[in-house]
Amino acid sequence: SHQTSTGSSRPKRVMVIGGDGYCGWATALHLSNKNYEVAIVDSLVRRLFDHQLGLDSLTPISSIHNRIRRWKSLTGKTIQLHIGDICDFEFLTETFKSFEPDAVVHFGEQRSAPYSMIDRSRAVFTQNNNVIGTLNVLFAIKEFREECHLVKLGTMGEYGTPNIDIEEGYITITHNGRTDTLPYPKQASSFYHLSKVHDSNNIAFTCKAWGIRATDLNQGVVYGVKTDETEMHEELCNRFDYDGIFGTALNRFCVQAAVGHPLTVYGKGGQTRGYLDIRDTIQCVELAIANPAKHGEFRVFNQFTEQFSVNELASLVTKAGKKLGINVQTTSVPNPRVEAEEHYYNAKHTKLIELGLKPHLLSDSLLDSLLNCTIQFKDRVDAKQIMPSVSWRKIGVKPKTVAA
Ligand code: NAD
Ligand code: USQ
Repeated sequence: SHQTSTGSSRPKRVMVIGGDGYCGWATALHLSNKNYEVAIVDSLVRRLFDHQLGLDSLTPISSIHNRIRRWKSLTGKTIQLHIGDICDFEFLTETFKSFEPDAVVHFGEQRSAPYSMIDRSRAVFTQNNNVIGTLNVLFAIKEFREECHLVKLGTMGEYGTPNIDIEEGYITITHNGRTDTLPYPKQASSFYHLSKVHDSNNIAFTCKAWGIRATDLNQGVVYGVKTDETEMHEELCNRFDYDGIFGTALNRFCVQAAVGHPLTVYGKGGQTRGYLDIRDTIQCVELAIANPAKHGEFRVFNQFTEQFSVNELASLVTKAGKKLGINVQTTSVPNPRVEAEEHYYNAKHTKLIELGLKPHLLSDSLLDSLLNCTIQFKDRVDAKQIMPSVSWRKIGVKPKTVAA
Protein backbone atom coordinates (compact mmCIF):
# COMPACT_ATOMS: atom_id res chain seq x y z
CA SER A 1 0.00 0.00 0.00
CA HIS A 2 3.03 2.28 0.20
CA GLN A 3 3.14 4.95 -2.44
CA THR A 4 6.59 4.73 -3.98
CA SER A 5 6.15 7.39 -6.60
CA THR A 6 6.42 11.14 -6.18
CA GLY A 7 3.30 12.07 -8.09
CA SER A 8 4.91 11.57 -11.48
CA SER A 9 5.87 8.03 -12.40
CA ARG A 10 9.43 8.45 -11.19
CA PRO A 11 10.14 6.10 -8.25
CA LYS A 12 11.07 7.79 -5.00
CA ARG A 13 14.85 8.12 -4.68
CA VAL A 14 16.30 7.24 -1.29
CA MET A 15 19.91 7.83 -0.28
CA VAL A 16 20.92 5.40 2.46
CA ILE A 17 23.92 6.83 4.30
CA GLY A 18 25.61 4.03 6.26
CA GLY A 19 24.10 1.45 3.91
CA ASP A 20 26.94 -1.04 4.43
CA GLY A 21 26.21 -1.28 8.18
CA TYR A 22 23.93 -3.51 10.24
CA CYS A 23 20.71 -1.46 10.06
CA GLY A 24 21.55 0.27 6.77
CA TRP A 25 22.25 -2.83 4.68
CA ALA A 26 18.98 -4.51 5.67
CA THR A 27 17.12 -1.25 4.99
CA ALA A 28 18.75 -0.59 1.60
CA LEU A 29 17.81 -4.07 0.35
CA HIS A 30 14.27 -3.77 1.65
CA LEU A 31 13.69 -0.37 0.02
CA SER A 32 15.19 -1.60 -3.25
CA ASN A 33 12.90 -4.63 -3.10
CA LYS A 34 9.95 -2.25 -2.60
CA ASN A 35 10.93 -0.46 -5.83
CA TYR A 36 12.47 2.62 -4.33
CA GLU A 37 15.51 3.87 -6.24
CA VAL A 38 18.33 3.34 -3.74
CA ALA A 39 21.86 4.75 -3.47
CA ILE A 40 24.15 3.57 -0.69
CA VAL A 41 26.63 6.12 0.64
CA ASP A 42 29.23 4.68 3.02
CA SER A 43 32.85 5.39 3.96
CA LEU A 44 33.35 1.73 5.04
CA VAL A 45 34.83 3.06 8.28
CA ARG A 46 32.94 0.39 10.24
CA ARG A 47 34.97 -2.32 8.49
CA LEU A 48 38.14 -0.33 9.32
CA PHE A 49 37.23 -0.27 13.06
CA ASP A 50 37.09 -4.08 12.96
CA HIS A 51 40.55 -4.26 11.38
CA GLN A 52 42.02 -1.75 13.80
CA LEU A 53 40.58 -3.40 16.91
CA GLY A 54 40.95 -7.03 15.76
CA LEU A 55 37.20 -7.67 15.73
CA ASP A 56 34.92 -9.41 13.25
CA SER A 57 31.25 -10.00 12.56
CA LEU A 58 29.94 -13.38 13.78
CA THR A 59 28.48 -13.91 10.33
CA PRO A 60 30.80 -13.81 7.31
CA ILE A 61 30.03 -10.69 5.27
CA SER A 62 30.87 -10.02 1.63
CA SER A 63 32.36 -6.78 0.35
CA ILE A 64 29.81 -4.08 -0.40
CA HIS A 65 30.62 -4.49 -4.11
CA ASN A 66 29.85 -8.21 -4.10
CA ARG A 67 26.75 -7.65 -2.01
CA ILE A 68 25.33 -5.21 -4.56
CA ARG A 69 26.35 -7.37 -7.55
CA ARG A 70 24.63 -10.37 -5.98
CA TRP A 71 21.46 -8.32 -5.34
CA LYS A 72 21.43 -7.26 -8.99
CA SER A 73 21.91 -10.81 -10.26
CA LEU A 74 19.13 -12.15 -8.01
CA THR A 75 16.52 -9.42 -8.50
CA GLY A 76 17.59 -7.37 -11.53
CA LYS A 77 17.55 -4.29 -9.27
CA THR A 78 20.38 -1.78 -9.22
CA ILE A 79 21.61 -0.16 -6.02
CA GLN A 80 23.96 2.75 -6.67
CA LEU A 81 27.14 2.88 -4.61
CA HIS A 82 29.04 5.99 -3.49
CA ILE A 83 32.05 5.22 -1.32
CA GLY A 84 33.10 8.26 0.69
CA ASP A 85 32.93 10.16 3.93
CA ILE A 86 29.99 12.53 4.43
CA CYS A 87 32.28 14.76 6.50
CA ASP A 88 33.89 15.54 3.10
CA PHE A 89 31.41 18.13 1.80
CA GLU A 90 32.72 18.01 -1.78
CA PHE A 91 32.05 14.27 -1.91
CA LEU A 92 28.59 14.72 -0.40
CA THR A 93 27.82 17.52 -2.88
CA GLU A 94 28.67 15.25 -5.82
CA THR A 95 26.46 12.43 -4.53
CA PHE A 96 23.56 14.83 -3.93
CA LYS A 97 23.86 16.39 -7.37
CA SER A 98 24.15 13.09 -9.20
CA PHE A 99 21.49 11.13 -7.27
CA GLU A 100 18.96 13.87 -6.42
CA PRO A 101 17.43 12.12 -3.39
CA ASP A 102 13.78 12.60 -2.37
CA ALA A 103 14.67 11.20 1.05
CA VAL A 104 17.93 10.67 2.90
CA VAL A 105 18.04 7.94 5.53
CA HIS A 106 21.03 8.73 7.68
CA PHE A 107 22.51 5.71 9.51
CA GLY A 108 26.11 6.79 8.83
CA GLU A 109 27.58 7.43 12.25
CA GLN A 110 29.99 5.87 14.75
CA ARG A 111 27.34 4.13 16.84
CA SER A 112 29.10 2.36 19.68
CA ALA A 113 28.99 3.89 23.15
CA PRO A 114 32.03 1.86 24.31
CA TYR A 115 34.02 2.88 21.19
CA SER A 116 33.40 6.53 22.05
CA MET A 117 34.72 5.90 25.57
CA ILE A 118 38.01 4.13 24.60
CA ASP A 119 40.19 7.24 24.72
CA ARG A 120 40.19 10.96 23.92
CA SER A 121 40.84 10.46 20.22
CA ARG A 122 37.89 8.05 19.79
CA ALA A 123 35.63 10.43 21.75
CA VAL A 124 36.65 13.31 19.49
CA PHE A 125 36.35 11.17 16.36
CA THR A 126 32.83 10.08 17.34
CA GLN A 127 31.52 13.58 17.92
CA ASN A 128 33.34 15.02 14.91
CA ASN A 129 32.21 12.24 12.56
CA ASN A 130 28.62 12.26 13.75
CA VAL A 131 27.97 15.97 14.32
CA ILE A 132 29.83 17.30 11.27
CA GLY A 133 28.48 14.53 9.02
CA THR A 134 24.92 15.42 9.96
CA LEU A 135 25.59 19.16 9.60
CA ASN A 136 26.91 18.51 6.09
CA VAL A 137 23.75 16.57 5.22
CA LEU A 138 21.63 19.49 6.45
CA PHE A 139 23.63 21.95 4.32
CA ALA A 140 23.42 19.66 1.28
CA ILE A 141 19.63 19.45 1.61
CA LYS A 142 19.33 23.24 1.98
CA GLU A 143 21.62 23.95 -0.95
CA PHE A 144 20.73 21.26 -3.50
CA ARG A 145 17.51 19.52 -2.56
CA GLU A 146 15.07 21.55 -0.46
CA GLU A 147 12.22 19.06 -0.92
CA CYS A 148 14.29 16.19 0.44
CA HIS A 149 13.05 14.60 3.69
CA LEU A 150 15.77 13.76 6.23
CA VAL A 151 15.14 10.54 8.14
CA LYS A 152 17.81 10.54 10.83
CA LEU A 153 18.67 7.70 13.16
CA GLY A 154 18.78 9.00 16.71
CA THR A 155 18.67 6.98 19.89
CA MET A 156 16.44 6.38 22.90
CA GLY A 157 19.64 6.95 24.90
CA GLU A 158 19.26 10.69 24.28
CA TYR A 159 16.63 10.75 27.04
CA GLY A 160 18.61 8.78 29.62
CA THR A 161 16.59 7.25 32.45
CA PRO A 162 14.53 10.05 34.08
CA ASN A 163 12.19 9.22 36.96
CA ILE A 164 9.12 10.24 34.90
CA ASP A 165 7.52 8.87 31.72
CA ILE A 166 9.48 9.52 28.51
CA GLU A 167 7.42 11.24 25.81
CA GLU A 168 8.07 11.18 22.04
CA GLY A 169 10.40 14.12 21.57
CA TYR A 170 8.40 16.82 23.32
CA ILE A 171 6.84 17.40 26.75
CA THR A 172 4.19 19.93 27.71
CA ILE A 173 5.18 21.76 30.88
CA THR A 174 3.29 24.28 33.01
CA HIS A 175 5.70 26.51 34.88
CA ASN A 176 4.70 29.50 37.04
CA GLY A 177 1.27 29.47 35.45
CA ARG A 178 2.43 29.41 31.80
CA THR A 179 2.40 26.38 29.51
CA ASP A 180 4.65 25.40 26.62
CA THR A 181 5.54 22.27 24.66
CA LEU A 182 9.31 21.88 24.83
CA PRO A 183 11.95 19.40 23.69
CA TYR A 184 12.04 16.51 26.18
CA PRO A 185 15.09 16.87 28.50
CA LYS A 186 18.19 15.02 27.31
CA GLN A 187 20.53 13.15 29.65
CA ALA A 188 22.80 11.01 27.50
CA SER A 189 25.47 8.88 29.16
CA SER A 190 28.32 8.39 26.68
CA PHE A 191 30.13 10.63 24.21
CA TYR A 192 28.38 8.62 21.48
CA HIS A 193 24.88 9.10 22.91
CA LEU A 194 25.71 12.79 23.41
CA SER A 195 26.62 13.10 19.72
CA LYS A 196 23.00 12.18 18.93
CA VAL A 197 21.75 14.93 21.27
CA HIS A 198 23.94 17.44 19.44
CA ASP A 199 22.60 16.16 16.11
CA SER A 200 19.00 16.51 17.29
CA ASN A 201 19.62 20.11 18.34
CA ASN A 202 21.23 20.96 15.00
CA ILE A 203 18.42 19.34 13.04
CA ALA A 204 15.69 21.03 15.12
CA PHE A 205 17.34 24.40 14.57
CA THR A 206 17.60 23.99 10.79
CA CYS A 207 13.97 22.87 10.57
CA LYS A 208 13.01 26.17 12.20
CA ALA A 209 15.55 28.38 10.46
CA TRP A 210 15.52 26.91 6.93
CA GLY A 211 12.29 24.93 6.75
CA ILE A 212 14.07 21.56 6.56
CA ARG A 213 11.69 18.59 6.89
CA ALA A 214 13.10 15.96 9.25
CA THR A 215 12.20 12.88 11.24
CA ASP A 216 14.42 11.91 14.17
CA LEU A 217 14.02 8.20 14.85
CA ASN A 218 14.99 7.66 18.49
CA GLN A 219 15.72 4.01 18.08
CA GLY A 220 16.11 1.51 20.90
CA VAL A 221 18.56 -1.41 20.91
CA VAL A 222 18.22 -3.57 17.77
CA TYR A 223 18.39 -7.38 17.83
CA GLY A 224 18.20 -10.13 15.23
CA VAL A 225 19.94 -10.67 11.93
CA LYS A 226 17.65 -12.18 9.29
CA THR A 227 15.36 -10.16 7.07
CA ASP A 228 13.46 -11.38 4.00
CA GLU A 229 16.00 -9.83 1.64
CA THR A 230 19.26 -10.76 3.42
CA GLU A 231 17.95 -14.35 3.58
CA MET A 232 17.89 -14.64 -0.21
CA HIS A 233 21.59 -15.52 -0.56
CA GLU A 234 24.62 -16.02 1.72
CA GLU A 235 26.40 -13.14 -0.01
CA LEU A 236 23.60 -10.84 1.22
CA CYS A 237 24.11 -11.91 4.85
CA ASN A 238 24.09 -9.05 7.36
CA ARG A 239 26.81 -8.33 9.91
CA PHE A 240 26.29 -9.49 13.53
CA ASP A 241 28.42 -7.90 16.24
CA TYR A 242 28.98 -9.74 19.53
CA ASP A 243 32.19 -8.22 20.87
CA GLY A 244 32.34 -6.00 23.96
CA ILE A 245 32.59 -2.82 21.88
CA PHE A 246 30.07 -3.13 19.05
CA GLY A 247 27.90 -6.03 20.23
CA THR A 248 24.56 -5.02 21.77
CA ALA A 249 22.85 -6.69 24.71
CA LEU A 250 20.51 -9.38 23.36
CA ASN A 251 22.67 -10.24 20.32
CA ARG A 252 25.66 -10.67 22.66
CA PHE A 253 23.72 -12.89 25.05
CA CYS A 254 22.72 -15.25 22.23
CA VAL A 255 26.35 -15.64 21.12
CA GLN A 256 27.47 -16.10 24.71
CA ALA A 257 24.87 -18.85 25.19
CA ALA A 258 25.98 -20.55 21.96
CA VAL A 259 29.64 -20.79 23.05
CA GLY A 260 28.96 -21.62 26.71
CA HIS A 261 30.14 -18.23 28.05
CA PRO A 262 28.16 -16.97 31.05
CA LEU A 263 25.85 -14.09 30.13
CA THR A 264 27.57 -10.80 30.96
CA VAL A 265 25.08 -8.81 33.03
CA TYR A 266 26.70 -5.47 33.91
CA GLY A 267 26.16 -4.46 37.52
CA LYS A 268 22.71 -5.09 39.01
CA GLY A 269 21.09 -5.77 35.62
CA GLY A 270 18.07 -3.55 36.21
CA GLN A 271 19.11 -1.31 33.27
CA THR A 272 15.94 -1.08 31.17
CA ARG A 273 15.87 -0.03 27.52
CA GLY A 274 13.56 -0.14 24.52
CA TYR A 275 14.31 -2.99 22.06
CA LEU A 276 13.22 -3.90 18.54
CA ASP A 277 13.70 -6.58 15.91
CA ILE A 278 15.80 -5.51 12.89
CA ARG A 279 12.77 -6.37 10.72
CA ASP A 280 10.97 -3.54 12.52
CA THR A 281 13.87 -1.13 11.96
CA ILE A 282 13.33 -1.44 8.21
CA GLN A 283 9.56 -1.24 8.57
CA CYS A 284 9.80 1.95 10.65
CA VAL A 285 12.17 3.63 8.20
CA GLU A 286 9.90 2.72 5.30
CA LEU A 287 6.90 4.18 7.16
CA ALA A 288 8.79 7.41 7.88
CA ILE A 289 9.75 7.79 4.21
CA ALA A 290 6.27 7.03 2.95
CA ASN A 291 4.75 9.62 5.35
CA PRO A 292 7.24 12.50 5.24
CA ALA A 293 7.49 15.31 7.76
CA LYS A 294 6.16 18.70 6.63
CA HIS A 295 8.45 21.57 5.69
CA GLY A 296 9.88 23.08 8.86
CA GLU A 297 8.69 20.17 10.96
CA PHE A 298 11.11 18.42 13.35
CA ARG A 299 9.25 15.18 13.95
CA VAL A 300 10.42 12.75 16.62
CA PHE A 301 9.43 9.08 16.86
CA ASN A 302 10.48 6.68 19.60
CA GLN A 303 11.43 3.62 17.56
CA PHE A 304 11.21 0.48 19.70
CA THR A 305 8.54 -2.11 20.36
CA GLU A 306 9.15 -3.50 23.89
CA GLN A 307 11.07 -2.64 27.06
CA PHE A 308 13.32 -5.13 28.85
CA SER A 309 15.81 -5.00 31.67
CA VAL A 310 19.17 -6.74 31.19
CA ASN A 311 18.12 -9.33 33.80
CA GLU A 312 14.91 -10.04 31.85
CA LEU A 313 16.91 -10.59 28.66
CA ALA A 314 19.27 -12.94 30.49
CA SER A 315 16.39 -15.02 31.79
CA LEU A 316 14.73 -15.17 28.35
CA VAL A 317 17.98 -16.43 26.77
CA THR A 318 18.46 -18.92 29.63
CA LYS A 319 14.98 -20.31 28.99
CA ALA A 320 15.49 -20.49 25.23
CA GLY A 321 18.84 -22.25 25.76
CA LYS A 322 17.23 -24.87 27.99
CA LYS A 323 14.84 -25.79 25.16
CA LEU A 324 17.86 -26.44 22.91
CA GLY A 325 19.61 -28.45 25.63
CA ILE A 326 22.10 -25.71 26.50
CA ASN A 327 22.78 -24.95 30.15
CA VAL A 328 23.14 -21.15 30.24
CA GLN A 329 24.86 -19.46 33.19
CA THR A 330 24.85 -15.78 34.10
CA THR A 331 27.66 -13.76 35.66
CA SER A 332 27.53 -10.32 37.21
CA VAL A 333 30.30 -8.23 35.62
CA PRO A 334 31.39 -5.06 37.47
CA ASN A 335 29.70 -2.38 35.40
CA PRO A 336 32.24 -0.79 33.02
CA ARG A 337 29.72 2.02 32.40
CA VAL A 338 28.34 4.80 34.54
CA GLU A 339 24.56 4.35 34.41
CA ALA A 340 21.58 3.75 36.70
CA GLU A 341 21.26 0.03 37.42
CA GLU A 342 17.82 0.15 39.06
CA HIS A 343 15.45 2.79 37.79
CA TYR A 344 11.96 3.71 36.59
CA TYR A 345 11.45 3.38 32.83
CA ASN A 346 8.28 3.98 30.84
CA ALA A 347 8.73 5.37 27.33
CA LYS A 348 5.93 6.23 24.89
CA HIS A 349 6.15 4.63 21.46
CA THR A 350 2.83 5.16 19.74
CA LYS A 351 3.55 7.35 16.72
CA LEU A 352 4.99 4.61 14.48
CA ILE A 353 2.18 2.26 15.51
CA GLU A 354 -0.29 4.97 14.43
CA LEU A 355 1.45 5.07 11.03
CA GLY A 356 0.92 1.33 10.66
CA LEU A 357 3.89 -0.44 12.27
CA LYS A 358 3.08 -4.12 12.89
CA PRO A 359 5.69 -5.09 15.51
CA HIS A 360 7.57 -8.38 15.50
CA LEU A 361 7.59 -8.83 19.28
CA LEU A 362 10.35 -10.89 20.87
CA SER A 363 8.91 -14.39 20.76
CA ASP A 364 10.17 -17.84 21.69
CA SER A 365 10.43 -18.69 17.99
CA LEU A 366 12.59 -15.65 17.19
CA LEU A 367 14.87 -16.39 20.15
CA ASP A 368 15.13 -20.02 19.00
CA SER A 369 16.07 -18.98 15.50
CA LEU A 370 18.53 -16.34 16.69
CA LEU A 371 20.17 -18.86 19.02
CA ASN A 372 20.32 -21.43 16.24
CA CYS A 373 21.95 -18.87 13.96
CA THR A 374 24.62 -18.08 16.57
CA ILE A 375 25.20 -21.82 17.09
CA GLN A 376 25.66 -22.23 13.32
CA PHE A 377 28.58 -19.76 13.40
CA LYS A 378 29.95 -20.50 16.86
CA ASP A 379 33.33 -21.66 15.53
CA ARG A 380 33.90 -18.10 14.31
CA VAL A 381 33.55 -16.65 17.81
CA ASP A 382 36.70 -15.16 19.33
CA ALA A 383 36.05 -15.70 23.05
CA LYS A 384 38.65 -13.02 23.93
CA GLN A 385 36.35 -10.35 22.50
CA ILE A 386 33.40 -11.12 24.76
CA MET A 387 34.29 -9.43 28.08
CA PRO A 388 33.98 -5.62 28.12
CA SER A 389 37.33 -3.84 27.77
CA VAL A 390 36.32 -0.17 27.90
CA SER A 391 35.74 1.69 31.16
CA TRP A 392 33.71 4.93 31.40
CA ARG A 393 35.73 5.94 34.45
CA LYS A 394 39.21 5.11 33.14
CA ILE A 395 39.01 6.94 29.78
CA GLY A 396 42.02 9.18 29.36
CA VAL A 397 44.00 11.15 26.83
CA LYS A 398 46.54 8.39 26.18
CA PRO A 399 45.80 6.58 22.91
CA LYS A 400 44.63 3.08 23.75
CA THR A 401 45.37 -0.05 21.77
CA VAL A 402 42.50 -2.22 22.88
CA ALA A 403 44.05 -5.51 21.80
CA ALA A 404 47.19 -4.94 23.90
P1 NAD B 1 26.92 0.25 11.83
O1 NAD B 1 28.18 0.74 12.44
O2 NAD B 1 26.76 -1.20 11.56
O3 NAD B 1 26.66 1.05 10.47
C1 NAD B 1 26.97 2.40 10.30
C2 NAD B 1 27.52 2.58 8.89
O4 NAD B 1 27.80 3.97 8.68
C3 NAD B 1 28.83 1.83 8.68
O5 NAD B 1 28.76 1.05 7.51
C4 NAD B 1 29.88 2.93 8.56
O6 NAD B 1 30.94 2.59 7.68
C5 NAD B 1 29.06 4.11 8.04
N1 NAD B 1 29.60 5.43 8.40
C6 NAD B 1 29.98 5.88 9.62
N2 NAD B 1 30.44 7.14 9.54
C7 NAD B 1 30.34 7.52 8.23
C8 NAD B 1 30.67 8.71 7.52
N3 NAD B 1 31.20 9.77 8.14
N4 NAD B 1 30.43 8.75 6.18
C9 NAD B 1 29.91 7.67 5.55
N5 NAD B 1 29.58 6.52 6.17
C10 NAD B 1 29.80 6.45 7.50
O7 NAD B 1 25.74 0.79 12.78
P2 NAD B 1 24.21 0.30 12.85
O8 NAD B 1 24.08 -0.61 14.00
O9 NAD B 1 23.73 -0.12 11.52
O10 NAD B 1 23.51 1.67 13.24
C11 NAD B 1 23.04 2.55 12.24
C12 NAD B 1 22.45 3.80 12.87
O11 NAD B 1 21.38 3.44 13.73
C13 NAD B 1 23.44 4.58 13.72
O12 NAD B 1 23.24 5.95 13.54
C14 NAD B 1 23.09 4.17 15.13
O13 NAD B 1 23.42 5.19 16.04
C15 NAD B 1 21.60 3.94 15.04
N6 NAD B 1 21.13 2.98 16.03
C16 NAD B 1 21.60 1.68 16.04
C17 NAD B 1 21.13 0.77 17.00
C18 NAD B 1 21.61 -0.66 17.09
O14 NAD B 1 21.23 -1.35 18.04
N7 NAD B 1 22.41 -1.17 16.17
C19 NAD B 1 20.17 1.20 17.92
C20 NAD B 1 19.71 2.52 17.88
C21 NAD B 1 20.20 3.39 16.92
N1 USQ C 1 24.73 -4.50 28.86
C1 USQ C 1 24.98 -5.55 29.73
N2 USQ C 1 25.76 -6.57 29.29
C2 USQ C 1 26.30 -6.61 28.04
C3 USQ C 1 26.02 -5.54 27.16
C4 USQ C 1 25.24 -4.51 27.61
O1 USQ C 1 24.51 -5.56 30.87
O2 USQ C 1 27.01 -7.56 27.73
C5 USQ C 1 23.87 -3.38 29.30
C6 USQ C 1 24.52 -2.00 29.20
O3 USQ C 1 25.25 -1.70 30.37
C7 USQ C 1 23.33 -1.11 28.98
C8 USQ C 1 22.35 -1.99 28.19
O4 USQ C 1 22.77 -3.33 28.41
O5 USQ C 1 22.72 -0.77 30.18
C9 USQ C 1 22.32 -1.70 26.70
O6 USQ C 1 23.65 -1.76 26.21
P1 USQ C 1 23.93 -2.05 24.64
O7 USQ C 1 25.40 -2.17 24.47
O8 USQ C 1 23.08 -3.15 24.18
O9 USQ C 1 23.34 -0.73 23.98
P2 USQ C 1 23.86 0.77 23.96
O10 USQ C 1 25.24 0.94 24.44
O11 USQ C 1 22.82 1.62 24.61
O12 USQ C 1 23.91 1.08 22.40
C10 USQ C 1 23.10 0.43 21.43
C11 USQ C 1 23.65 0.81 20.06
C12 USQ C 1 23.52 2.33 19.88
C13 USQ C 1 22.08 2.73 20.10
C14 USQ C 1 21.56 2.27 21.45
C15 USQ C 1 20.07 2.46 21.59
O13 USQ C 1 25.00 0.40 19.93
O14 USQ C 1 23.94 2.66 18.57
O15 USQ C 1 22.00 4.13 20.03
O16 USQ C 1 21.76 0.84 21.54
S1 USQ C 1 19.62 2.91 23.25
O17 USQ C 1 20.17 1.94 24.18
O18 USQ C 1 18.19 2.95 23.30
O19 USQ C 1 20.21 4.22 23.49
